[in-house]
Amino acid sequence: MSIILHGDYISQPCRSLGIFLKVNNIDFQLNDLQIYKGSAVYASIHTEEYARMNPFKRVPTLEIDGMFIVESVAALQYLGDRKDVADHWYPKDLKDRALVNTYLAWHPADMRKHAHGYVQALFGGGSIDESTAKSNYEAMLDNLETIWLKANPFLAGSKLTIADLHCVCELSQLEAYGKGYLTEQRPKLAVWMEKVKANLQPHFNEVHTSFMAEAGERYQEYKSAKL
Ligand SMILES: N[C@@H](CCC(=O)N[C@@H](CS)C(=O)NCC(=O)O)C(=O)O
Repeated sequence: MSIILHGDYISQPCRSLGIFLKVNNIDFQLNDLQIYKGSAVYASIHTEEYARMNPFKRVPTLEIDGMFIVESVAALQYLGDRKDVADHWYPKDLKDRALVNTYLAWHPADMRKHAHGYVQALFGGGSIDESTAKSNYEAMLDNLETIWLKANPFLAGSKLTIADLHCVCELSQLEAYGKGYLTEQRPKLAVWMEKVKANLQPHFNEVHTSFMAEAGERYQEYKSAKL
């Protein structure tokens, strides 16, 4: 089976897929599209050639034997169903699986919306100012602390799943911009974060190292240009 991850680890869902493949020892190639390199942002994915793989012209695209999966959650679910992947990632038990799917359904419209909204505001984009974006982001972190992690050590129960992986890769985006994880007042989130990262090592650090440097540089450049 041939697997190619088309993406760039500066993108949260790309990191999530890359880490999953590495942690599970699944052979793959990374087609590093370097979406912020070159004359225009996203130039490498806003091409007709890329659109043939992913008509939305977004990353990631997971190519499996010539089939293209263009949504990261669908790609994680597909990989999680493989026989050589431990059951805890995406449990076969329907009730356990429903909990994972519930988080994954919540993630784009709530978690990612506010994490991404905060990043956009840091770069002067989006429709809200930085302080409103930060409040929305903090309210979302409170939901993680008081709802998702209220009774369980992981987002979908007692075991590490693709829900935790997807969430932690989104939170790390803010750390790269010097905004930290804001876990001081959120002890459950703090413990969860350390546990999830520890379970993903050494791949979490490996995938995040270059991303952290590149993201930090972009933010510094943006701030200097504004002065
Ligand atoms: N729902 C998609 C979101 C993908 C996405 O938003 N990717 C961003 C990078 S993090 C992108 O490719 N943006 C380029 C654009 O929107 O033009 C997924 O999870 O796969």
